[in-house]
Amino acid sequence: MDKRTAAKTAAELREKLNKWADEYYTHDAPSVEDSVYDAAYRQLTEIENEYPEVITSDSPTQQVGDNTLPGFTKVVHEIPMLSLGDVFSKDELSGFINRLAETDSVPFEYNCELKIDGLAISLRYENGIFVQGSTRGNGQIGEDITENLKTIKSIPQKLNKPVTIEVRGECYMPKKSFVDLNDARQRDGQTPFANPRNAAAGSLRQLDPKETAKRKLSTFMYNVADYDDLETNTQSGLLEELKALGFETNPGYQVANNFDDVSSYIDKYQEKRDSLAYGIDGIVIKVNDLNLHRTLGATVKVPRWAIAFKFPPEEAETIVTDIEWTVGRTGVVTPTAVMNPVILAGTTVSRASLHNPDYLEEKDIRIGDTVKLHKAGDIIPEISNYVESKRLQDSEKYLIPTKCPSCGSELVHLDDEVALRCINPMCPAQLTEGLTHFASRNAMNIDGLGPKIIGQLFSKKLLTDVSGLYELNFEDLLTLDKFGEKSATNLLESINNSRQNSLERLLFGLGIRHVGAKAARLIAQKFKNIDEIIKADAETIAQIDTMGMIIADSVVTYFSMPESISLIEKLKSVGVNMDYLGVSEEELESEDSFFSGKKVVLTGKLETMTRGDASSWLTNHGAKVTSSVSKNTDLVIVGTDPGSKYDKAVKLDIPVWEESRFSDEMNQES
Ligand code: 1X8
Repeated sequence: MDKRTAAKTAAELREKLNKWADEYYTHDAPSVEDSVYDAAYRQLTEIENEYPEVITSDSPTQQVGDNTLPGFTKVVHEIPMLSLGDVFSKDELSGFINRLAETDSVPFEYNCELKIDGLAISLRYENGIFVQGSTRGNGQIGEDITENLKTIKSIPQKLNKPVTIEVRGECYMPKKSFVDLNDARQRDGQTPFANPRNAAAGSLRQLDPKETAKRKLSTFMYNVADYDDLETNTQSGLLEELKALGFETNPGYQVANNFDDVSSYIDKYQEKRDSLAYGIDGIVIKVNDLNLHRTLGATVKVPRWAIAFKFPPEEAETIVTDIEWTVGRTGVVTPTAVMNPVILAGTTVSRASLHNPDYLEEKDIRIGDTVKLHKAGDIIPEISNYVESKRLQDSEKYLIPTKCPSCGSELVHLDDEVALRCINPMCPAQLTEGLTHFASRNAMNIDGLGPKIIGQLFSKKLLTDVSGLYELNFEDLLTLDKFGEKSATNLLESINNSRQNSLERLLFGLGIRHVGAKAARLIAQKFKNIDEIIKADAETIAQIDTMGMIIADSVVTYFSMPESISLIEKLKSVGVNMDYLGVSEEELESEDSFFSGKKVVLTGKLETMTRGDASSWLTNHGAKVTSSVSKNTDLVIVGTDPGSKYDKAVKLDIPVWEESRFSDEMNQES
């Protein structure tokens, strides 16, 4: 490679890596596998080693990256939280071990530990009491997530000895909790997390600790940053001391005396990896003698006394036998590859999402192709690529369908989106999905009406649309599979009860694009009755705090369709309530706004809203808006030219949000 090509390639790699790092660290939503990131990082390092003159200060090799989020108080790590150097093969590992052995004539002992696929955290205890917990951030400055960490059971509030100590380790989400969480997110129409690590990161960065508490997180601690009273002088002894203090430590560690021991430890855990309850992405090998840690020290980024051996991603090969298309509630048609079953990372895999037509075209997957599969985050099966040498002679490019697999109507791309949609409102697949949503917990909450029953109701022609639900009778229900008198009575009762629901449940249940449960509630609260909503124009709807034009336009578009009006008329005629009944005591109690009960001060000039709007939005979300900053203030929101209230907030160490941060939170809660 000549220097010009090197500079150009390095620039491209830097841009890609920085984008991926931002997705990964700041947004908890990576678009590529870790192994793709690692490979690009190594390529960049190699180029920079050969042509040091192409190194720039924004190269990811030169920094740890700033990945703190606004909204959390910053914590300075007096002792930086380093990352680890990594190796990807046993050859490279033996290089590391040999170099270490050369630095000292005494044979080393190594402590081998599992590399947990989670998020690094630091915990400070004073006289045995947990006082502060933080994320790693960029290694120098992290985020104060004390309140969130207090909700995690494995983190002791009080140690078994009244010591002052700062301990480091990993916070992770067990595989099963991850699968359960993603199932629930999918049910509620939220985007699933890509992997357990991102799920853990997203959970720790909740602004509301009550949200974190709902996620099942756990920890393994493995290091001490600051502590004068260690009784041991080895890493393995340190793990035992941490355990004795009350921390959860990983029991899988092992002391090794040479490369061969380390190598068999790696093999053992590569084998056991799938059967562990949590994800590991490698092995950490540490010099066991803590005194040598001090002698060996660290480079700017990584310690010299430890290294991570990264596992290669597990792969399997199989054949694609079909590409199936399913129609969702909003008419989006999604392709899934159906494959000969194959075992991958401990489970049998026979299906993998191909996401959307563009993705499928880009990967050029065809029926009959042999494909390589991996698991994103060790859990979600994904096709890496097809195997060129095994492509069949007569293979033909897969043609994206033009007709809906359920109703046969023409598929379209709306507003240049990548998604392909069926826009027939009477499409049976959409109706089934739509009714499932209508009946769901946050919508009409009709107990006992799941997708299987709904599918039967449509296929037996007992229903043609949502309103038909309210005309079902006892005899109709008895014709369903495994339906006895008791289940029929119960279901009829749940359907009947749902007639009395307050308007916001109906509005959410209609499945209007962009209208989530919270937006539905705000609209219902403002207009009080469905007819008023139908009459409203987009500008009036958009005047509701936090409601953007996207939601407002979508509501107007929905009610401009004759099918929608006719559905509302039918629902009225079968006695479904169309009025806002106010928020019940019970719902008020469970109000989960981040701002609920918080004392908030607004100061400075806001750009995108008036102070009055911000103030009434906050009040509606349970906050108490006050005019002066005191030690009882929970949050100060600052616009431009904030003046003395801002200074006072900083002095009192009260969290300060800029307007953009506040708008983000408003959007999330709308
Ligand atoms: C990161 C991790 C370490 C360990 C386990 N899991 C990790 N993700 C360990 O030491 N057992 S050490 C580490 C780091 O230093 N960045």
